[in-house]
Amino acid sequence: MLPPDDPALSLLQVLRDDGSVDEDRDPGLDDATARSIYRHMLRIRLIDERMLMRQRQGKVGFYGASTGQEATPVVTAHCLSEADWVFPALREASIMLVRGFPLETWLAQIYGNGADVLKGRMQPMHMAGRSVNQVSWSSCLGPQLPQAVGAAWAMKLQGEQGRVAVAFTGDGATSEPDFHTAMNFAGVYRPPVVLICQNNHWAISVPSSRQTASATFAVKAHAYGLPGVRVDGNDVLALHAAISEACARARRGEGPTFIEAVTYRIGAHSSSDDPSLYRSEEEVAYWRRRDPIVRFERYMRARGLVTDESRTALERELTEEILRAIRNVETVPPPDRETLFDDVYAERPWHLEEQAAELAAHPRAPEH
Ligand SMILES: Cc1ncc(C[n+]2csc(CCOP(=O)(O)OP(=O)(O)O)c2C)c(N)n1
Ligand SMILES: [Mg+2]
Repeated sequence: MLPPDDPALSLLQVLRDDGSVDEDRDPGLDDATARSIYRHMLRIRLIDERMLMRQRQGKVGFYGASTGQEATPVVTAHCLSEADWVFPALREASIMLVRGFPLETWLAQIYGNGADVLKGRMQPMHMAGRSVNQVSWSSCLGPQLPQAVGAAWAMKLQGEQGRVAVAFTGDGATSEPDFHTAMNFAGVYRPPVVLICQNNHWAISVPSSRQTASATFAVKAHAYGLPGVRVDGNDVLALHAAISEACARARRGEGPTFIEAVTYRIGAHSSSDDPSLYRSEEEVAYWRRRDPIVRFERYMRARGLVTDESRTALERELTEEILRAIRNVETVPPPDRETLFDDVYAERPWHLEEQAAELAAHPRAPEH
């Protein structure tokens, strides 16, 4: 039996399976916020469906869906203000969209074409956007955590008040040295950072039981001297309560929080994975019944904020938006080859000037 009064060992839940709410813990979302969270969760789910199809059709090389895990990133985005910084892992790219990054530009990163602000240099699903203060995931597991702690520490040293850096990790990446470095620095220097672990039970084919012998991931925070909170990661209301409180603490100068969001990856790890090789259909079915969108929709219907008609209309509107954006983005040509030399040095040195001139003198390869 886990001690129920330790938030790192128990599980914060607000939304019951039938859509009713634990009144004592209800964060009291206003109608506009509730609608926006619902809309953005549905939007990223539909984007994921379409882009996985595009990957299968050979239009893009790689895709990593967040199906089943939409609640944590979307709710986090709703707890942030414009000046905050986000250091994601693979399944939090949707935060950029919630914070106003244009869908076509976001999609362009997956195609690596001329509309991609990263100029086609990163693997698909490694978006970044200066306009929304979101840093690219580096793909090797873990470095985003000390990067976020460092950014938050810089904010503190510069005397900035009220800004937060948020970073994400999977359960698997907690076994990386960078996780422990970040947690230790966060505990010692107490910068305004929120570290969120999406425990989706798997690190590709390795179950979370192989990552740790601790009772929970959240309890690890105790060892580093910061608060740990374990929350139902498929429960929008519980997530909002936990993440907004962690951000508020950081903004008040009360230091970092580590949050474990307990969730499940419904789909494959990525377009390069076949999960039927390592997990059972029963397990997936169990988590499908706890789908965060279905649970929140039940609550929204009980509040009168979603009806059959509004749901159908929203899905149609989002699908049209997504299909239009995909169509447009697929007409964009690759990045100019001259961009190869950009962003390497503040001032381009002579040898790169020479190479750029040599490239310019060469005829372009014919289009295929
Ligand atoms: C340092 C490092 N080791 C291994 C990998 C290969 N790899 C990519 S994703 C992944 C699993 C990550 O699992 P988790 O942290 O639980 O995140 P999830 O994908 O489940 O969201 C692995 C092992 C990597 N990218 N970097
Ligand atoms: Mg995982």
